[in-house]
Amino acid sequence: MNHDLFDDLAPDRATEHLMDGALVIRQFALPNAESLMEGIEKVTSEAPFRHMKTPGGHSMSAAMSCCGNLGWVTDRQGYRYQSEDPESGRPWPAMPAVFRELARSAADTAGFEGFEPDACLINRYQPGAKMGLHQDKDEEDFSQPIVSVSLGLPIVFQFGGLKRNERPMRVPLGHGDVVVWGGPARMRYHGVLTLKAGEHPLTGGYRYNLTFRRAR
Ligand code: MD3
Ligand code: FE
Repeated sequence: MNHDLFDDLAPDRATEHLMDGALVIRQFALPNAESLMEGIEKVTSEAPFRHMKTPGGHSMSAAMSCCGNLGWVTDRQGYRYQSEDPESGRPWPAMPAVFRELARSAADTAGFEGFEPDACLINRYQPGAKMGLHQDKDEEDFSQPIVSVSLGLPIVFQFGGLKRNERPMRVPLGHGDVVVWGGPARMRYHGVLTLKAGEHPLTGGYRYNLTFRRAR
C-alpha cells in the first residue's frame, strides 16, 4: 500500500516505498526514542561499544554492540552470529522489550506479521564514520525482513542493486526513521555515507542505528 497521498496530512506516520520490499516509516520510533536510548545505554553498559575488525584486518569506523540471543561479530576468522560477546565470553545482553516491540510493530506495518528478531546490532557513528556498500547475508532465512531504526544525527543512506556495481540511490535517514527491508529488497547492497558533525538534543554528536534480524 502506498500512503504518499497522506504524507502531508499525517507527517508522523508517513511511509515511502523506496522500491519493492523497502518501506520507510518516517519518525515511527519518535515516541520511543528516549526509551530506546535508555535501552542502548543499558545494553552497552554490559557489552560496551567496540570497533570490530574486518576479516581483512581493518577496523570498522562505526562502533558496535549487540543484544538478543545472537550477536553479529567480525574478526580475522570472518563474519558470523554467535551467542556470546567475544570481548567478555558472556551471553549478549537481553533485547529490551521496547526494542522487540518496536521492531515487531514496524514489520507488521510493512506486512511482515509476527516478526521475532533474535539479534539486534547496534551501530554508533561518530563524525567521519561510514559504512561501505555490503549485503547482509549471514542470516539463515532471507525471507525474514530486517528492520532498521535511526536515532540522532541524520545520514545519507545508499541503496544499490543485487550487484555491487549498480549505482545506488541516496536516501536521507533522520531521527526516528524506521525502514523495513524485505522481499526483493532484502539482498540489495546498502551502506551509509560519512556522518557529518552535528549536535542532536538526544544523542549528542552521534548517530545510532539499530538493525533487527532473524539470524537463525
Ligand atoms: C537493506 N547498517 O548494520 S541500516 C548494517 O545505518 C547496516 O547502520 C546501516 O547496513 C546503518 O548491516 C544501514 C539500513 C539497512 C540495514 C540492513 C539492510 C538496510 C538494509 C539489509 C538489507 C537491505
Ligand atoms: Fe547492512
